[in-house]
Amino acid sequence: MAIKSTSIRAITPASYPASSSRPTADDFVLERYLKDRAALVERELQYLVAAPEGPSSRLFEAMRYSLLAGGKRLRPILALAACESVGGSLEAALSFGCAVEMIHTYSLIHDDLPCMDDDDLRRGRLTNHKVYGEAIATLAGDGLLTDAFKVLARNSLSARVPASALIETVAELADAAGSAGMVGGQVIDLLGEGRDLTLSELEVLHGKKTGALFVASVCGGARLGGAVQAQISALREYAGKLGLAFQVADDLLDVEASAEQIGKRTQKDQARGKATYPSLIGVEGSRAMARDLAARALDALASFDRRAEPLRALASYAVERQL
Ligand code: GRG
Repeated sequence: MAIKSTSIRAITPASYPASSSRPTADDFVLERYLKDRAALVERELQYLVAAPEGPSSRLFEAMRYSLLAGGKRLRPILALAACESVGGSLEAALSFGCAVEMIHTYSLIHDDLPCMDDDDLRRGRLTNHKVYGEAIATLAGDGLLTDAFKVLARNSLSARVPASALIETVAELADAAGSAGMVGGQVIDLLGEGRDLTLSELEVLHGKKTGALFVASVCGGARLGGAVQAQISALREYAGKLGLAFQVADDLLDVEASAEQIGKRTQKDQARGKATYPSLIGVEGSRAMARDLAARALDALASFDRRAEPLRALASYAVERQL
């Protein structure tokens, strides 16, 4: 059994590097924060999805190949930042953040398969099926998706998160990843290839395909950190705007960045006849839209104190990023 399912190791604030202490508006440096939090997530993922052994070793090797390939870890970082923004401990949201990253990685593996986008480069390395073949890659995605819920359920309870908050978070995450969310968005995307989509159709597509997991990450992290309903509602608004801004920025990178820079093939969308923000409203229009969405995400945080500083900085990062 390679998925650790008992309890998360005791994570106390003292076990974090000094730079991981709670940020204040005065001393907050996003770059350092992203590095610290990504390292925390990385360590936990290494532990949760352990090194391969036994008859399923090839499967675990394939799962770890994509999971530990150095993504930005943005969704778990958002979950941790949302948890902190309402005064929760990092421990409360860490397993949840890792579960979201496992689901995100599954979606990337499946999205790259020949029956979907048929890509050969992801996170700067060959795609999963190019290394392990289509059957194992499909199963690696299935394994990550299913095991994510075990990680979330078992390990969050050992972090002494209230069961009611955990159950709501499990349901919300399943909804965001499933037919009403990411999977549904992927279907709209596939069926829309070669068709002219309107701006509002594109927004629905990305709200499901990208935005739903952003919203679940932020709301789940906050809920597990003890947020009250009004805080969750404001964070839902924040994450919805942020998710769309992130996607518009992704469309811009597809047009403007190189494969070396972002670790995946670029210029793909146009070649596949996919509607994108730059194709609908131009590069400058897309940049303006992304910045406007980031500003509206910030507005949603108006009632939060300086503990929401990472969330505020992440809004700008989502649209100005080069990766
Ligand atoms: C196959 C069920 C299924 C869903 C696929 C999420 C998705 C739906 C496909 C991935 C391809 C894609 C371009 C999705 C849009 C969201 C997006 C920009 C994903 C990449 O996320 P990053 O930039 O990647 O956070 P890293 O590698 O940094 O984690």
